[in-house]
Amino acid sequence: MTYFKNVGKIAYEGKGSDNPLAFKHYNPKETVLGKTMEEHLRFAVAYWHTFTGSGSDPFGVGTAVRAWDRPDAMDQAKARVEANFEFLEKIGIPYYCFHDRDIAPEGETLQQTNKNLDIIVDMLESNMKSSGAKLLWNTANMFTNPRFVHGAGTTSNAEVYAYAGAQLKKSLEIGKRLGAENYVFWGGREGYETLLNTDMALELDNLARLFHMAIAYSKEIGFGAQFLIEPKPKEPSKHQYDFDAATTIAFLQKYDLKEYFKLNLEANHATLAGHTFEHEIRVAAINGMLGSLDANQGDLLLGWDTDEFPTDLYATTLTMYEVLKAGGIGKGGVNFDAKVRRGSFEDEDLFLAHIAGMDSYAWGLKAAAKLIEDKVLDNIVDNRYRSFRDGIGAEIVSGKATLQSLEQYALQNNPIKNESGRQERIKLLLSEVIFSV
Ligand code: XLS
Ligand code: CA
Ligand code: CA
Repeated sequence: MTYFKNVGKIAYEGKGSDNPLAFKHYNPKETVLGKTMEEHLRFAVAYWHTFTGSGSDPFGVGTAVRAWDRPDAMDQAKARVEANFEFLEKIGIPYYCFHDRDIAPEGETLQQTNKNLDIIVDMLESNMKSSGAKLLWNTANMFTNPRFVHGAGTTSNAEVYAYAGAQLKKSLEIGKRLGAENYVFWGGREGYETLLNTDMALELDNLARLFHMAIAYSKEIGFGAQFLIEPKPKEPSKHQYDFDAATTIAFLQKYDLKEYFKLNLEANHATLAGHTFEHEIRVAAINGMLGSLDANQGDLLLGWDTDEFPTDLYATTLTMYEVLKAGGIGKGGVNFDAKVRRGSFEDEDLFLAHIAGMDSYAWGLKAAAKLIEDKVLDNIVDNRYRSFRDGIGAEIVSGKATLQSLEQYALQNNPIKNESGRQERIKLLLSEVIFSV
C-alpha cells in the first residue's frame, strides 16, 4: 500500500526553485571538502516522532491524521513499518533510528512484548534488505512505562532493575540482528527528584554496572555497534545524571567506561543545559568522544524540550564547523530527533519538515566548509593565541615553565599588553559567509 500518495521522490532542484517538495541546498552527490554531502551528513529519521508521534501535548490529544492509523496496535505497528520505508525512499534519507517501544506495542507480559517485537523486527529486516535502508541506532525506552517511575538503571527497586536488564538485552539482540551502527543510551528517568529519599552513590554505581553488563553481553553476541550516551540535563527527571557532555565524560571516566562509549549530542539538550550545541560538540571532540548528533532546535522563549526541526542557519553552520574540525561524524550521523508542530498535522508536513532540516544542514555544511577553506576563523584564532608560539608562551606550552620562570618573566614584563577579541566583527564575517554560499 502507498501511504504518501501525493508525494513522489524528492529531488535536488537547487537555489531558485520554488517547488516546496524539492531540495534547494541538499544535493547528496555534491562534493564538499572531498566528501559528498551524503557522506558528511548521514541523515536519519527518528521513528518515534515521524511514525509514532501523534502531535499530543500536555493540554491536548494528538492532531496528526496518519495514513497508517489502525484500530489494532499490531496492525498499526506493521503499517508504520511500511510507511517508514516508503518515506525513507522518497525523501532520500539512508538511515533511521528507533526505541523498542516505538516499533511494537507492549504486551501483558515481557514474553508477549518480545513476541510483538520479533514480528516487527522480521518486517524491518526484510524491508531493510529490499530497500538498502540502514539503522543508525536503536535504543530501549526505559522511561515511558509506569514501572520506571523511579528510574531503570538507577531505580530504587531491584525488580525493576532486572526488568531493565532484560529489556536492554533484547534491544542489543535487535541491534545486532538489524546491523545497527550505533546503540544509544538515553536515561530519561536516570536521575532523581529529591535527595531526601535518594542514595545517589548507589544509583550511579548501579547505572555503571548496567553499562558494563551491556558491554559484556554485546561482546558475547558479537554486536559491534558504537555505544553512545545521550546527555540531557532535565525532563523528565529534575536532575538527570547525564547532565551534559562534560558531566557524562566524568561519569564514564570514573567507572572505566570511557573507552567503550562516545556521546550522542542533541541540540535542544545542549540549550536546556545552558550551552550551545557547538559547545557540547567541542567538549566531546576535544575529549575524543564525539559520536553522533540528534539534530533539532529548542525554542528559547519556551524553555522546554520542543524538538523542533533545525532551521537556524547560524546554528547549523557552527554545528557543521565543529563536526568538520573534529574530522567528521564517523560512525554517527545527523538524526532528526525533531517533530512537526502540533498545527502541522498533515502527512505532507513530514516531508516539508525534513526538507527544511536537510536543506538547513546542507547550507550549514557549505558555509562551514567555506569558513574552513578560507581559514576565516583559523586565522583569527591562530593570531589570538600567537603569544604561545614563542618566548614565554612556547615555554608554557612545552611544559618547561615553572612558577619561578613565570615570576621571572612577569617581574620584567611591565606593562602587560592585551588585544581586543573583536567578537562583533567576527559575527558579521560569519553572516557574510553564510549568505554567500
Ligand atoms: C529525549 C531524547 C530521546 C533519545 C532517545 O529527549 O532525545 O528521544 O534521543 O531515547
Ligand atoms: Ca535525542
Ligand atoms: Ca529532545
